[in-house]
Amino acid sequence: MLSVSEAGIDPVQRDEHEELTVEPKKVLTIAGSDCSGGAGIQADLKTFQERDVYGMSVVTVLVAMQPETWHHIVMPVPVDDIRAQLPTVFPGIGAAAVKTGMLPTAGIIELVGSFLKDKKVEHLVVDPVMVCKGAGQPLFPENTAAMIKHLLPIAEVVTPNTFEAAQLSGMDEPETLEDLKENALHIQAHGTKNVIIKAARIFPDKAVNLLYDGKEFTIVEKPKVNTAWTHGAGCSFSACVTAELAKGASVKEAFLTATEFVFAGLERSFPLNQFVGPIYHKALAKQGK
Ligand code: PXL
Repeated sequence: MLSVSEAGIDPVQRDEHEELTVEPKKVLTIAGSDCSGGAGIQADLKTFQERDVYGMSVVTVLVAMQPETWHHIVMPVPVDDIRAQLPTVFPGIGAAAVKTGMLPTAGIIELVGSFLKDKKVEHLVVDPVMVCKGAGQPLFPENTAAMIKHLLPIAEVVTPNTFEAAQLSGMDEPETLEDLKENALHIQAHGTKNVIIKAARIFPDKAVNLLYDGKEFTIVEKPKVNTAWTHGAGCSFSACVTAELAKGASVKEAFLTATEFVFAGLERSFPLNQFVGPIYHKALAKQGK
């Protein structure tokens, strides 16, 4: 860690311009960098921009892809360097909502969880990233216990896909709507207020998103978009939920908006190369929504 400008800088005088400015809500993502730009903090910041909130980032891991095979190289940021980034936002700036994405080790999960618990963040969205599309196998399966212990009890919303849902619930991977509901009930029992399971793959012709708020289920079905270019859909979904919560939406409203945002993005997704293609973050805006 290199420290520059030790003396810091003088506070800026507030000026007249400031009174004319409408300040966007500030939002933080604590997540990994995806060099390809489709997932991770890059997806989060693009989504934040589209949803008109001001995005900030604390980087937890660098993910690079080998050009010939798209094999993922995962390089965790040292815990001390993550600890050094967090105070820039809390207490340095403040944020109306926080999202967590890829947290690559149990030690990092514990650090982030205990930091956020202490700061009493109003809206915390936990995307329990355990798999990267195209990466073949799950990343760091041993981290599930740390997420259950340190993140789920303080989360307002957790947004697993079906694989991650099964890891968090301790059940088999869901295959039916009833399974999805059962999984959501079990995950909610870990202390998270709301559980959203994204079931993009288990039904042949539809993608199903399910919200469980502790009392009732809200289920949205979308026709399956016939594309292999789905990179970053999960990250962008939870980033959109985070942005909407920051602006004052209810969890149900945020859930519905994020479903539309990602569906529109998938309809306009595009290839980067032969291996990977992201959703198009501008798609919903281009529909005037
Ligand atoms: O899509 C999951 C994901 C999350 N975060 C980072 C990633 C990926 C998948 O590639 O690289 C940083």
